[in-house]
Amino acid sequence: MPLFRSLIGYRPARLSMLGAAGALILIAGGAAWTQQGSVPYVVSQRGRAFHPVFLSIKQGDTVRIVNDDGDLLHHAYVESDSFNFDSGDQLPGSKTDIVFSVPGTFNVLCGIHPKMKLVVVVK
Ligand SMILES: [Cu+2]
Repeated sequence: MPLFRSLIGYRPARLSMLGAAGALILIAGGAAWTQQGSVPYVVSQRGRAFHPVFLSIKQGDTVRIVNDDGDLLHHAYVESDSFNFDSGDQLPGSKTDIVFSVPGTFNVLCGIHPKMKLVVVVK
């Protein structure tokens, strides 16, 4: 029964992958825990623009994006080789936290308003 044996042999590998994923979640949870004590950088979405349009922060810092457009949805996202983020729909008044976990220069864009752009330099 070679097929049966190979299925049995596959199981420990799957379990150890789950274990690794669990460890990653614990690490991410720990990072979020230590972040809670620090004050996030606050960026406002107002008049279909980010305010400010540029930030220089440190690796691990949080940028909190607040939709201050009372009647508009926004949708912040970051696409890059090293870091990606997608807020989903941002309702008026909502707050969205982005933890920049890797250094680099990143464009935060809006999926609804193509002219909106925030540049974040993470050192
Ligand atoms: Cu927008």
